[in-house]
Amino acid sequence: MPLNRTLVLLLAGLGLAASAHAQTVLKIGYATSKESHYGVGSTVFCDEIEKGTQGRYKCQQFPNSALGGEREQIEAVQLGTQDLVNTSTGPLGNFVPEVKVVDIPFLFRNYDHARKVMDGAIGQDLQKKMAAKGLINLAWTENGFRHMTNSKRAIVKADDAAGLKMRTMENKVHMDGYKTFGILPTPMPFPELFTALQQGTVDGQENPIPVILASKFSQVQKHLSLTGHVYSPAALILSPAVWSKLSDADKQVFTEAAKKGAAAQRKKVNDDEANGIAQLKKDGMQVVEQVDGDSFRKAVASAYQGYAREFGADRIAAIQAVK
Ligand code: EAX
Repeated sequence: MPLNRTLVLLLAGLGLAASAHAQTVLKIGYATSKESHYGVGSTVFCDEIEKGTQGRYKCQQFPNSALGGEREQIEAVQLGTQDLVNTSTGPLGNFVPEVKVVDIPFLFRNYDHARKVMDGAIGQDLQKKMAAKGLINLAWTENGFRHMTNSKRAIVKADDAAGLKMRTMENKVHMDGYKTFGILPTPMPFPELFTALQQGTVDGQENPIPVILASKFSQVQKHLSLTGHVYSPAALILSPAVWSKLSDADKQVFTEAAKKGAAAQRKKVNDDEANGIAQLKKDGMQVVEQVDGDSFRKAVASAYQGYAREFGADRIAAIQAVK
């Protein structure tokens, strides 16, 4: 065989060997900055899969909604044009209706309760429902309990919120609940929110402390009330196009990595809850820490009839019963 021919074959062989160990770069997107809870959780996940697969898989991160709003990103992951999204459940119920049950206001008592439910049988069942719709939820991460901000007045009780035009997520369960507070809900994708607040298109919004901090809403909102009116779960979702190509061992690596990512993300939520309020005060926000929670709970009770019809009273009770 002429030397040239041998060389070509040899190089082709090397090429094949190289591609067998080729590096796959996965695109992961999320709403807030790389330093935020979503960024912290995603970075741990990405580091872990890179380590666990000896560099065969790594991530390219797209923070700050660079790949679009959460609804768009979930859709892209379902289609396989985006590999991963670390997203709140806000728009998720539009893809997997059963998930909406965890978006009910005042369903969870506190972080312990919420995390136990999401990591337990109920959360696992919802993960299966997601898989059936082409969304591989590797782990429930976290966004946090949501609090209200606005530019008009201090909110102590539900009546104070009445009449305020507030941006909500594209989530009917939230909107139905918030209407009972007298709020005028205005659904809008997150990437449009800062400008809407700045221009006064809406009076306020509601989000967990880590999002309020990371998005610098203190620059455009005077009042913050620690209403904690709803828990906002989040999920680290992988495209089935990627999942179906993974070996069993790699699937294990991805699942374990997601668990570690979720733990880191929740810890960042804890830290922001503990330290972030002082920061927001320093940034000029007026904070109502002692909210009349009963006034909100009483108002939302009327929406629970509709929730029971949609999800089943027993299902809601099963979540509430988790200790
Ligand atoms: O997931 O849309 C929202 O308000 C979400 O809480 C935010 O994008 C982070």
